[in-house]
Amino acid sequence: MKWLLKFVNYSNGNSMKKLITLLTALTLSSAAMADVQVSDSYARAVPPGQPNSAAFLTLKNTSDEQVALQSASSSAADVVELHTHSHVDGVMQMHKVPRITLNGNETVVLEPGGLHMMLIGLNQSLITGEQIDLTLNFSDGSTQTLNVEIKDVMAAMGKKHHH
Ligand SMILES: [Cu+2]
Repeated sequence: MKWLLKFVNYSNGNSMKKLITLLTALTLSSAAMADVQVSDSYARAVPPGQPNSAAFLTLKNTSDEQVALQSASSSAADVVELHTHSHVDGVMQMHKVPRITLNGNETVVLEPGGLHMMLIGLNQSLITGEQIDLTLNFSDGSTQTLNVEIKDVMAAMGKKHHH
């Protein structure tokens, strides 16, 4: 415990909070640190030769602390980008976002027409019923690797037009 006392001495302000955080980190295994429950993950089936597809899922932050999905990757695609849709001059367009932030206890749904993960540069066909791997990297340093089922998904348009 000697080094812990040193740690408190060296840090200015917020020492107790830092110490508690440190003790919490020491108590929990790294696997248990993930605060985000991932559910309902699926990827859009695309015909052979299509360069891109998208993946969707539900992120539930079970902690009181803000956490963000910062990046993702899959062996099925060269790059996975975080995207959202927005209306620009009356046209629905998608664009990259740097992260998807979850406030304490917030649930965010990635779905067609909204936030999604873009699978860019597919190196395999995405066939309905098969699975791809998808690794999520969070701002707390945790990662989760999922097996994502490939499904037939309607095109992005036609849903969520409440404007
Ligand atoms: Cu996209």
